[in-house]
Amino acid sequence: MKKKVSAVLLTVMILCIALPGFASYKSEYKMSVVPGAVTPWGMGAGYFAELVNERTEGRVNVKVYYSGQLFAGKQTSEFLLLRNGAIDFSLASTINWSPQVNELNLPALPFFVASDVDKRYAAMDAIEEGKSGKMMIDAVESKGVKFLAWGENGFRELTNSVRAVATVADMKDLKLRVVGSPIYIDTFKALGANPINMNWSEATTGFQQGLVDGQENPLVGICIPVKIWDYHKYLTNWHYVIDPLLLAVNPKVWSSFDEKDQAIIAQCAIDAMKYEKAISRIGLDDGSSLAYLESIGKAPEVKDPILFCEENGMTVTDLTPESVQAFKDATASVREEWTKKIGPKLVAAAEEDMASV
Ligand code: X2X
Repeated sequence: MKKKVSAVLLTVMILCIALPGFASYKSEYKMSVVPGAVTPWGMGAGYFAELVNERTEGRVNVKVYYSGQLFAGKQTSEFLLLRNGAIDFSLASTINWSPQVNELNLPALPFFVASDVDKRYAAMDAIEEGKSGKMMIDAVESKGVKFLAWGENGFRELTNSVRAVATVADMKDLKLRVVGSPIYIDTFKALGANPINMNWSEATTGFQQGLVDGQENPLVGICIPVKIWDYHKYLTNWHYVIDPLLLAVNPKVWSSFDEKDQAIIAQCAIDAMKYEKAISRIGLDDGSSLAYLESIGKAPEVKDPILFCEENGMTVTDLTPESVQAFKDATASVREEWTKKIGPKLVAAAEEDMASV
């Protein structure tokens, strides 16, 4: 009997040595996302989990917790929970992490990334692939979180129930729900509106109850999935900021994976985020996202998001170049003040990256 027990023990010990990571892998890795499963953001996280589970043959089992479940809806605590290991993986917005990582306010500088409207997606890609993207990644990693890949929630557009917004004057006194990130308060105050902090987990109820007149979120990323036309009739396509997503992992969790699994997971992150970005951009870019999704047989039903919003009764307003200029002028002080906080070197690097497109 004793002999049998020692034989079993020996086999287990040999297995632990022979299969790297075997002993230290958890049975489940928790992944957080702020919105629900049917948003491109949620779908991107779901696809990442599916790829990891499949390609590691079940060694790494990622489970996605949607709708902010892992942080009880308090989206600006996500970074801290990922850093201290209460969350293992996250597909997160730069906005929600910006209170802890100042550099992540860069894409939220008003009328900055889309300063050339036609090149706005290329400008974002150039930032992510360029020096400024690397500086943001370094900032995240120096604060204790391992970066894997960029995803995208999208350019944030304005919706409201009061009036069509075509000029800065139309913003006056509009009560708008924003995320609890100070740059948003500053931007909307500079435009004469009345910004109200609210977690996304409470926002839909806030819209239903008319606690606010409007909000700002990406069209494909959030507005269409939540059927924003049920609350707001007016949509303004102003592309005033963009919301990139970071796919990231707790560094201790990362180093517990063996090299082979790290390589597999890193590739899953890239593949899943390519898909996620394409669904977020469908019908809004130069057509390459739709072409890519068709090529992999994953094109969604709604291919023209703006038309879809119109069909659902929304009045869509595009800004004239003069009006864009007036919005830029009205928010110049916000860009100036926040450039100091974000770091003038990072902002200059982003300008340089964008100039290359
Ligand atoms: O809260 C929002 O507006 C959302 C869902 O876009 C983010 O998490 C940044």
